[in-house]
Amino acid sequence: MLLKSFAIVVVTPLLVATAAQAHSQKFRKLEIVHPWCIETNDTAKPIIVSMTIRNAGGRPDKLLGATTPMAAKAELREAGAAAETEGKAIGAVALGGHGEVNLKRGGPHIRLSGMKKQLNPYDSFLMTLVFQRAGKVEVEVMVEEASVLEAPDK
Ligand SMILES: [Cu+2]
Repeated sequence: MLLKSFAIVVVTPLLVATAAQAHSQKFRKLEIVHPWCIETNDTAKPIIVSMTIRNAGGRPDKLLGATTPMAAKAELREAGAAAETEGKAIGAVALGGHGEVNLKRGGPHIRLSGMKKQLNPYDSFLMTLVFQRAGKVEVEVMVEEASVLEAPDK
């Protein structure tokens, strides 16, 4: 029907525009804000997953690790001196009882290697985060265009 196809044409660009905006997920006393990474055209290259984790629980917690079907390996790493994906592996990222931690390039982050496929802008994939106190939670990682790296806050 004519009317129905018109509606689909109008809605699709809105969904695409929303995909790159901040999404967040509450899990127990934690809030995981906007897990994202940039597009890749080389599956051999490791990537950084960034996000903000807020803890409103009053008790400290720790991010102990992550897993995703998208990568052979997911590690917690500190910032690297030479290349941004070459920091040392770390056992955990501490979360204060009240406050937030930013996982990002130039700071502690999640590094994925052995990517199963190329990531295109506006794709997303699932990743499980493992917290010492709160347990496991699955989040959606959004893939952004490489041009977002030019923004000063990334
Ligand atoms: Cu988001």
